[in-house]
Amino acid sequence: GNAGASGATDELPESTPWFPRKMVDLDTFADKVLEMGEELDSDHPGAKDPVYRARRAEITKIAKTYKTGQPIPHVEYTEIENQTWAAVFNKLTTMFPSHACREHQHVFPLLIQNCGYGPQQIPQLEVVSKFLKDCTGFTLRPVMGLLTSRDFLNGLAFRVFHSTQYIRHHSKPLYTPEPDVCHELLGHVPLFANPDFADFSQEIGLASLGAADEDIERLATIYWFTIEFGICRQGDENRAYGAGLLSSFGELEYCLSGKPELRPFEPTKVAQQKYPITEYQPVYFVAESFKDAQMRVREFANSLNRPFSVRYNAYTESIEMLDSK
Ligand code: NLE
Ligand code: FE2
Repeated sequence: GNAGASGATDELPESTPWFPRKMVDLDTFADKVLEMGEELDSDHPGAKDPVYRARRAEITKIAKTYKTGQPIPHVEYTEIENQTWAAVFNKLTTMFPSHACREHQHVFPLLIQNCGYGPQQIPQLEVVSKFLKDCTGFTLRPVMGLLTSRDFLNGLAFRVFHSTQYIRHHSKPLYTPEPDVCHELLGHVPLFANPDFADFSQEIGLASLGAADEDIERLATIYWFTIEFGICRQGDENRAYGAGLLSSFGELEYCLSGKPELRPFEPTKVAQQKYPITEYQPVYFVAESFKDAQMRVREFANSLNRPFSVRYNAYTESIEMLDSK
């Protein structure tokens, strides 16, 4: 009966890392971000531009104070920000028909119709979040920058995607090593409108709840090679579905050029793959379909050593503990 749902909590081993149980628990992540930092500093084009840094601080203030249930505040983007967006948008949309997976191409016109996508101006996260909610139940939450892998993946268990709201530096529109609003809106958002992809993403999130540090590392690597840099088989072609590819003109071209190595998506192998974050990936993994990838990730998750299992209750927006497995 119901007793099991709460009763199981008390039986969690003491070593279990804390994890969010209710949607509001995600509020605790807000100020735990890793700064645009040492790692990116050297080749981050915005790092030495004080105007850019100040503008970024202004926008990230929204994320810092954002609380569950609030609408995401509107950002009035500047002329130069909208121009950067236009440069990225115009370049990428010429490549989507030949490089993006069909799920991405299916949703893109709907984003143009319903969410103000187009070259003129940066769409607002609030409008996009409402659209996603109607499609798959996914919502966006503004975030100041990179969260820890654990926090970020935990959000996915709730069908919540943490999204930056600032834009890349105008001097380098076609590749950035870190997420920005172009990456979120052009890369991630279209896929989160797809039900199979939404299920797949949540599966990774659920597996991350209370997982051991080593397993978080493995899941983050799987996340990286799917949701960020995944390629999938469609008919007799390979197409990009990873957001890091779909938001970078250079890498989108490169990943399907025949130069990098492509391997089949097998989670146990993927989980061990090392990867660079500030340059094109030397290897990509090809999924047969989102459903197939989800099944494989679920199998992988079951093989991890976590003494309990969980499911998400969408009515109460909370995590339920299932009998230990
Ligand atoms: N390299 C991507 C881009 O230029 O849009 C961003 C990747 C973020 C993980
Ligand atoms: Fe991303």
